[in-house]
Amino acid sequence: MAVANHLGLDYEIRFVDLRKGDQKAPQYAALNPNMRMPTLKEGEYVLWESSAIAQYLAAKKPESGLLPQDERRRLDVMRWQFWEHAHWDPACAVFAFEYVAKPVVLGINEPDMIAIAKGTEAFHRVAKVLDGHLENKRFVTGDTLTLADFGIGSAMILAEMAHYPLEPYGEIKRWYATLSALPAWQKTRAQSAMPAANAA
Ligand SMILES: N[C@@H](CCC(=O)N[C@@H](CS)C(=O)NCC(=O)O)C(=O)O
Repeated sequence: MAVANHLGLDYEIRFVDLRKGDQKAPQYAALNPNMRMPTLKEGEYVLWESSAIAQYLAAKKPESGLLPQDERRRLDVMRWQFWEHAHWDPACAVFAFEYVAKPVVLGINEPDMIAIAKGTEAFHRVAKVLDGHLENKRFVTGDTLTLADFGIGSAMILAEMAHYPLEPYGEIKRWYATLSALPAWQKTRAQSAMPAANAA
């Protein structure tokens, strides 16, 4: 959504309420057999996996530079997208599950502190990589905003609520402050405020 907003693309949101299990409804599972969101549908074309969707959207406006044309610069962006899925997201997901999904979706208010201790170790391992990499860079791959920022930034939305141990990482905090000040980011935050579970 943030990529589409940044590019000024028209789209329609169909909210998948994970708390109600909408992702497991047969109609949704027929589009995305993983039964996870997001899924893009444009006419008969269906695409799942957020980074693939982001690339599809960026290709509609190549002049935006979100997915550079130059091969090495493009691969740098894709490298960080792969890193996000392989390392960053799983590290953040432990905190997101224990401090957000468990109380909000499952109604369990006690985080599993053994899982948090293991997750803390994994988090520091990846956060050190990102923080060190961001030194002297405005954005993840250099001076300009790319899909790498949108991808890695998406897990940061839960940073406070999920108690990510971000204290030592000044570069990550500085980078995310820049990203979250973007009009497209602010618009997306407002749009994605979760509707109440019992909303129609
Ligand atoms: N690698 C996938 C991850 C998709 C994913 O895990 N989505 C979560 C929400 S962030 C989901 O739909 N979970 C529902 C479930 O596990 O039932 C992507 O980037 O699109």
